[in-house]
Amino acid sequence: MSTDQPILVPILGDQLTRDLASLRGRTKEDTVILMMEVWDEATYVKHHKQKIALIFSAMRHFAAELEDAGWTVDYVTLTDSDNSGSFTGEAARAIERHNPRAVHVVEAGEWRVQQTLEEWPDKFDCEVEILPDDRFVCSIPEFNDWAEGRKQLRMEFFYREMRKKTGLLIDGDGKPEGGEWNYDSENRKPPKEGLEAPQRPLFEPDETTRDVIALVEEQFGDHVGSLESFHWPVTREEAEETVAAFFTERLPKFGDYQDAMVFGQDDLFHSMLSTSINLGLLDPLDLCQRAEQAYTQGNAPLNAVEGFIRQIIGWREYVRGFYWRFMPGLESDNALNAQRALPEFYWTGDTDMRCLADSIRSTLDNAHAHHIQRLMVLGNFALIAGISPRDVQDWYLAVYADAYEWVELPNVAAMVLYTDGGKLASKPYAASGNYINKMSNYCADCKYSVSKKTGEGACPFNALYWRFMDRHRERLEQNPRIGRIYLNWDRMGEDRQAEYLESAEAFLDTLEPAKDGWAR
Ligand code: FAD
Ligand code: DLZ
Ligand code: SF4
Repeated sequence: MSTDQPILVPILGDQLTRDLASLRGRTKEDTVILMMEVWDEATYVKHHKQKIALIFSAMRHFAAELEDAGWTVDYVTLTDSDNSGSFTGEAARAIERHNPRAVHVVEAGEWRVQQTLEEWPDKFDCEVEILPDDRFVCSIPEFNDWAEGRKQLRMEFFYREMRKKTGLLIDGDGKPEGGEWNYDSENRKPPKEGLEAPQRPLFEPDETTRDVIALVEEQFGDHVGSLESFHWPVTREEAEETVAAFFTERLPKFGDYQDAMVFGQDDLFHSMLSTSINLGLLDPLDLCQRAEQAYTQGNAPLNAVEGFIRQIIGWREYVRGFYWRFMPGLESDNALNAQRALPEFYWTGDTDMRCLADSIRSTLDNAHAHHIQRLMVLGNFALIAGISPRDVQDWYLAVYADAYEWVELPNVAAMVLYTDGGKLASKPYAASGNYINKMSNYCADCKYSVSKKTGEGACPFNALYWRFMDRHRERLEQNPRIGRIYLNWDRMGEDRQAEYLESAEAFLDTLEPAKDGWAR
């Protein structure tokens, strides 16, 4: 073996950090970095145009940053790429070009891609090393150790372990800061009249982004979404600007209004950092440490800082461990046997339900909706209307700029649709219009009346909620967190129950199924 043969280091589109395991300890002289824009990845679902533009632009900026720092980067653009359009095809071509002595690649975030990487040692003539992705607080084996033998997996208990492991918000006696592990009950303030969040930094597309936008418009013109409002951070510096603005302007109120929704205010006090964290532009643990500092320096209250840290070292890490533990089955689970096609309005926003219309408008305009819109409006509707998990999963994966299957699928399938029958969460997040009315200002100007339960003009969430509870009684009645609700249902009497069920069916009959071709 000749020593002047380099090591080939493929860096995937969501691995954009110089602190990647495959680069650590490498010298610039004997390394060729390979980055690939490939058709397979851009089209395995029809991603929102902004999502493709964001990933390609961030990849191109990162390649330029590496080159400026003296690394050799072999960057394959979509137009240069082979028609076969796959990571394997491009890696094979790069091996021919560079004749490397080995390929060092960090494991893929998604199961689908990881299966491909695992074929490489048999496919290629040189040595292939697949390294663990250590950009997470909890490794996959560590999660499995924690999960093994537990009757139930619950985020709360996992989260406490992560708090102890990182020392985040742990006081000098090893106790949780403020005495409680979780301040969730202080994260649910309804929006008060006139609640407005400061504008987050919006980044004007530079030349690289403009090139990519033109490419996406030309090649993926039939994908959902608009590129006009593309303002995502595409570099580490821009991501840091978003962090700075979040810490000073939004974090103090993040805790109070985490579950609030306001018509036309697309991100309220949320951080808008998920795209940058998932791409690798920001380090999640570092963000949590800086949030903790904001608390210790008196710049943000505990309910905000704990809430933010919980989302990252709690939920984000938990869903990642859960994904790898339950794939590939997680993709096809359907415990509630939901079969209805996704309604067309999810792709167009054309519905009179104001909560859904606003959440979908934000999704189409920005490739983003905030957590509570994703969970309690878009997800809740899909759950109680009995929409097929496959359709819902494809939709979420396609429309959000931060969507990678490892984080999208556990949230959509297990958290929202309860397809796993309760492995991830203790109960389905089903709710009637009351919840949305309490946490938003959507209902006041809606064509439907939230206080009307059945019949013409009644909020559809009300009848759908009871239809859902009735259909799944056998399973849910056993659940100590929900079971008592059936006392209310039984108290209504048969005639009233029939009105609810008829109302729900009548509404469902009006739903137009999505046309073919939106998602795949
Ligand atoms: P913030 O509200 O500011 O939260 C801070 C950070 O915490 C986020 O940036 C994110 O990294 C993390 N976080 C918060 N909640 C979760 C969660 N449930 N799971 C994992 N990380 C979390 N997040 C994605 O990154 N990609 C997805 O594809 C995705 N799909 C989702 C689908 C559904 C049905 C639901 C209910 C949630 C989904 N989430 C997803 C989680 C969450 O909605 C987004 O991370 C959040 O809206 C991103 O906006 P933000 O950065 O302003 O978040
Ligand atoms: C989502 C995506 C898209 C649209 N395009 C590319 C690409 O061209 N090249 C690339 O390296 N990654 C892309 N990605 C991300 C991958 O689909 C996938 O999510 C990650 O590699 C994680 O497994
Ligand atoms: Fe949504 Fe019902 Fe409220 Fe209308 S009345 S905004 S459909 S919850």
